[in-house]
Amino acid sequence: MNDPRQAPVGELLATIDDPSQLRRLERSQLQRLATELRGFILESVSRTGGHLSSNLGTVELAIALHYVFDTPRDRLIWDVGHQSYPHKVLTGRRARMGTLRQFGGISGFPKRSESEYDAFGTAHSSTSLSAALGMAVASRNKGENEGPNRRRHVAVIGDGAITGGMFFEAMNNAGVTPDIDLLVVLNDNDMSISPPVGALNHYLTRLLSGRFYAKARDVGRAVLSNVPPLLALARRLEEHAKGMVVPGTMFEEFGFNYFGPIDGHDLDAMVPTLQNLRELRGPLFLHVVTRKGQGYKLAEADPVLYHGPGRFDPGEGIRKPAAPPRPTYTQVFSDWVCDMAEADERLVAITPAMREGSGLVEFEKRFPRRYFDVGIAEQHAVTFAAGLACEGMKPVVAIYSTFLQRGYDQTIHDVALQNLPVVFALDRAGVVGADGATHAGAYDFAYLRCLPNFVVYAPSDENECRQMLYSAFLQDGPSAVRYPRGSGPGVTVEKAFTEIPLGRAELRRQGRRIAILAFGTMLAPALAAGEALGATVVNMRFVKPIDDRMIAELAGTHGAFVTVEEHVVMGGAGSAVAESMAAQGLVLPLLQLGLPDRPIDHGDQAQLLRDEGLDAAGIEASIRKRFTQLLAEREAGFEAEADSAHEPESRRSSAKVAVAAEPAALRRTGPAREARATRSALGHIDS
Ligand SMILES: Cc1ncc(C[n+]2csc(CCOP(=O)(O)OP(=O)(O)O)c2C)c(N)n1
Repeated sequence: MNDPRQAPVGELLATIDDPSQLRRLERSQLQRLATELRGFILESVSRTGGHLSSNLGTVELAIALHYVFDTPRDRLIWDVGHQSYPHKVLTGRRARMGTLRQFGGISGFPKRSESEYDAFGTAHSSTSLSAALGMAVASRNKGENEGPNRRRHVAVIGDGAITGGMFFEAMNNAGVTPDIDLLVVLNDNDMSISPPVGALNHYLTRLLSGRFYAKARDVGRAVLSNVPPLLALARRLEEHAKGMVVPGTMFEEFGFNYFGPIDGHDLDAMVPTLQNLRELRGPLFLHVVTRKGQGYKLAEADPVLYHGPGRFDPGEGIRKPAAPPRPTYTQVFSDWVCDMAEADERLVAITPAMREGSGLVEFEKRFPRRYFDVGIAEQHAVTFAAGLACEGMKPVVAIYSTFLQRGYDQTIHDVALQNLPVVFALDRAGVVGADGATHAGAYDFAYLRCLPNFVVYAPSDENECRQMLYSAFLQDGPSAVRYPRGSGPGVTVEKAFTEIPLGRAELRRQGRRIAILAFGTMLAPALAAGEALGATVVNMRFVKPIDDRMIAELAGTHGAFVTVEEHVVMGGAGSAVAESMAAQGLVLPLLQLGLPDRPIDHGDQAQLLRDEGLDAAGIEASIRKRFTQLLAEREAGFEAEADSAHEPESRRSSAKVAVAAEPAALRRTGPAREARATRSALGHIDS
């Protein structure tokens, strides 16, 4: 059987189903293995989509680490984990690489439940050292750090990921923790997703600069590859290695023994170096220099474009996609933030290392002095915004819903409690597709709506997104606009700004008996379900403040409520409706539809939503199941009544409402879903 997703495998690579087989190879065979593995990764990722540049850069590193360390007994942790494909291939998952990031297939990140070689699940940046330190201390306390079989712990972290505060917190702790076996491998490719930022990056560049690095590499070879008796070596190695670089590197000040920099694509330097380091104790730091995209000219030349491509032909390279049929929500944000900045010079935009993904490329070009990429530092991004707001600026924090989780205390303590006007543009809200559970924006309604002073907007289409961003910007306190990955239903985006009245929902379809209260992306499928059921459908627009008045009015004219959201049910928008009902003494059956209380794994966005019953058919089925009786009464007796009879006069208004309930408007649901599905299957990834 010829599976087109299965890439051809080289002869030597075909013999490696387990690192123990790798460890039986001669050192001289490793270079050939690296060539085959690199070719396989390129072919395989070009068929599935996935992170490419970073993985081409870690081929030799993965081989050397598994060759030298006794994995899985020795613990190996890949920070972020987007660069762990070579590790996956070498640890028994070669045959499953054709299923990468697809429903039911293997994850794009290390996952404990997937393999015993994935010592720690990663995906959010900068966690590796904390986890490795925890493991090292556990090994020490269990007495596993003595004797020839002592357990080693290795964290591999990129020069982008070390800008995250957690890494420094862990260094600070590890440097003074006695009797641990801990090796940090800094994989320095002088790139984050986009070019790296910050003083730390300048520091690393200085460490590597010019002649010095070339010389260090030669010295490193001489010192590190001839292996004299170990004890003597340990001392010499330390002295020489320290002498190789500017004395007293920052990492040494933290209590680590710093070695390097060495060429991370040179197995003849890497293997003996790691073998020597394996015999040393204490917190060790090895600085390895790699190139993002190594071995594939196109990716070397443009590592940003090849960071996370969709499927492509490796012979041709990535073709510029034809203009997408509809703008993505990210594009809507991108246009808005430029237009708004044009109109109000107080606007400043902040991204924690996600310039491309968050749609700030154009903004940086046009407003360089008002653009801030702060590195992978979400906590700092939020408090930095708070500081700017204190002095009269209007900060917009462009951040993925999942990454704001990292800045939660800052969102409460620095922004919400001080009632500062910071706009959070929350991208990738809801189910995100191939990146899976770690990247799902499934919790933001819950974690934001409980905060004082916050306004939380949930746009249901592109135009509403733009107008909500504008309305949020007008607020004199904190606000968040949360929008999904991919494109919307294809509504025309009006250039003119229109303020959306605070806390006012919008009746979109007048029906009877059952009122479906839809939040954000769920409006389109809710309208289709409402059409099939003859139900009322409301675009709630706000999760906070929730429209109590609308809820009370509908409760007076309907027999049951259904809430629908692309968010976990627990604590989400439906809970806000339940609280409003309780506060107003309204007693009505309430069905809350949304994401379940378990992680949603990777897969196609539309399919995942379908599986959770969050497409039109699923919503309709859930309502039929729960309110069988109510619907039967309707069908038995009230068929002839005009649906609009119960429409409250105060809410029956604009042509927009009438138009939105038209079948033509409903038909937009189909293509919109398809667009998101297609993007998820074929498009670039963005984490
Ligand atoms: C907390 C957090 N913020 C943002 C991201 C998105 N992200 C994924 S990879 C990456 C860049 C990592 O750079 P680096 O560690 O240098 O690895 P490289 O891609 O260069 O190999 C970013 C910002 C993330 N995974 N986690």
